[in-house]
Amino acid sequence: MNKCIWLLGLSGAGKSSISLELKKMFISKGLKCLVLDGDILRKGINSNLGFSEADRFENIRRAAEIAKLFLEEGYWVIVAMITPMEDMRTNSRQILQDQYVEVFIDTPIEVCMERDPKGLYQQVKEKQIKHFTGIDSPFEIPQYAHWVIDTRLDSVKDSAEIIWKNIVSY
Ligand code: GGZ
Repeated sequence: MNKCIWLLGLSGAGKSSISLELKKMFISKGLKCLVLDGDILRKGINSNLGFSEADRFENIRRAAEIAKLFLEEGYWVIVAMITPMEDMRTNSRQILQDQYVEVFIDTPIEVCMERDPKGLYQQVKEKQIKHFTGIDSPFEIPQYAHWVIDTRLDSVKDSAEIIWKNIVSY
């Protein structure tokens, strides 16, 4: 059965890179695949939402509903969103039922801060951004993830291959 592979973790954890690597794998196998990336959704359909807990909940709820529509059309859906709180994950699980597969992209905040691919952690340090996940906005360690990827041990390609082997083609 096609699934929604929900990649969650801190900003800079590697969710987007892994989602794009996975998408290439789906395409090469001739499978329909959609990536829903929080950063991209926030520039369009979710552009009216900020980073309060209520807005993050709504941001994630909308992504889960979009995912559901595409699952019904036979797509594999990859979501790359921080999804910081357990209640947000529970809601996605309720919407997507047994097609929801949660993968925690587990990268310690120190590593994310060092990578800082978009310079956002630097902006947080300079107090230009507030309510940043993992700094002054909470991130609950996932308790029910189906899979955990440690990006200190596995490259983007290895991470995508682990997900493929254990979730897509198991
Ligand atoms: C967290 C923020 C913030 C704050 C801007 N907190 O790494 P990115 O840049 O490209 O992805 C992050 C994105 C977070 O969007 P999500 O929709 O995944 O978040 S959530 O699931 O919590 O709703 C980051 C950028 O937006 N960004 N400000 N304050 N990330």
